[in-house]
Amino acid sequence: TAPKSFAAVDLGASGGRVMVGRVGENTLELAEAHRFPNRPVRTPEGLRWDVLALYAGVLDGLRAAGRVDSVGIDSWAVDYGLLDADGALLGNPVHYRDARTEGIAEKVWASVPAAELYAATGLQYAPFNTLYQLTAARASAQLASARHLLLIPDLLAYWLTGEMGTELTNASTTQLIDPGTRDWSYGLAERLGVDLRLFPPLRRPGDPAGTLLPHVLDETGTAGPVPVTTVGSHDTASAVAAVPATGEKFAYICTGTWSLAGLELDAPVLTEASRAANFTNELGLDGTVRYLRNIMGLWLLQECVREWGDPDLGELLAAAAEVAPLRSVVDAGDAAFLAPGRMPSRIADACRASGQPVPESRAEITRCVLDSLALAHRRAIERARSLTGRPVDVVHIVGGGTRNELLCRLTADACGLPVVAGPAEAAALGNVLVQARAHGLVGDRAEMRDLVARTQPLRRYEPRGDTAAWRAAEARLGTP
Ligand code: LFR
Repeated sequence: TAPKSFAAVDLGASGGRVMVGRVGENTLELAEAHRFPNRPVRTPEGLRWDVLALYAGVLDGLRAAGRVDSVGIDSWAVDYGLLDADGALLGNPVHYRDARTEGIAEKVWASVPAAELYAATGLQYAPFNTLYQLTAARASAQLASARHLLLIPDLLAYWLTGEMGTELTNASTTQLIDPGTRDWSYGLAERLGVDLRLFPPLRRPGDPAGTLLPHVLDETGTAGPVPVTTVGSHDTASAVAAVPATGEKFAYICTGTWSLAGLELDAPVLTEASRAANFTNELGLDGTVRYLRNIMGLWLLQECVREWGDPDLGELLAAAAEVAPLRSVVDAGDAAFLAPGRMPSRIADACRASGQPVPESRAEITRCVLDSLALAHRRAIERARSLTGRPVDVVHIVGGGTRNELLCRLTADACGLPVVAGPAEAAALGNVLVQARAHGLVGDRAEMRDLVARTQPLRRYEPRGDTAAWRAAEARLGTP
């Protein structure tokens, strides 16, 4: 079969892009059609996503992409827009870093204890899980007038096609899905007062999601019909689909604003030990489970760099590479770093509180962040291994963090395992590959991964030295 072209809309917390992937039997090429910023806006009500600006970016991107055989959409998880009975959007979607969920989990746990919630949904505790957001919004006029709830990629797909659906991999981050049945957790929703009728019917990666509306074709200057294909609409589901693993014994780290570090499993792990270690069981392609930990990721550095007035990143990283290693580390899994603002002093405070030297210069703070991330990567992979009994002999790093050599090198050292870094655009590639599969161009997941491994530039980092210094640093942070 002749190669085909697919547009991948991939929205991240700091920017969106529309990429065009060309896929054939031995071909996987990705080109950028358009890139645009995603700037959250603080209104008097709180932190909001500028979703119309994002949609405008998507339309610009589709125009730049030209003729494609299909379009797929992925974005960050958990957030949503509410629509009224006419299908009109009710207000700007709330940002998951908004403070409205503070103290909300405790209220939920008063009705359904945390242990029971974990056993039923497999989801880690994160204050921003959709369930907690909906609980925080319980008394709002907006929720009272809402008839539909659409997760961010589903909202954009609705605007493009006029059809509503709820994509399953992303729905699994709401904390309202049972990972065993892969359907809604009806009993739980009822006990917690969540109206599941707000969610349109579930659809799965590969399912058709409609065709571009006539005015969308007009505005993007394309000739129809152009189908929209459901992909793993949670960006992490798409990214893991494009991990270029050639065997079974691999761990992955999806890097970007977050680091998502863990394993791909066939079944969820719902034990109490797993809950205590705060591992999540998110759904992936073909019934797989993403067993992972959320680590604050390059957000820590992005927020420092923002505070410092955007100095040159290359110079900063070069200076950080010269700083003595592992002088002080922070717990990069700590939700205390979730909110925006004052990041350098929050990091300094955390070092002071744990009795470690306080990093002063920008280079020292940057090194502290990267050491802390590498250490959190190590801890997540070690814990995932011990909680599942699964062997790991290679760590795949995908996403934007693969461009950060120091982070990749430190992660290899910390884990004591080889790291294979790449591709940087894993989410877009996974998005494209699922569309290609739905159009009969690639086979199963192993074939998709093999195609990535054969076509994309990858870089290998061998671990240096032993892991004693990392284990000592780990001890400074205490358990989990
Ligand atoms: C990464 C990601 C994570 C999710 C976080 C919030 O972009 O999708 O997987 O936990 O954003 O939605």
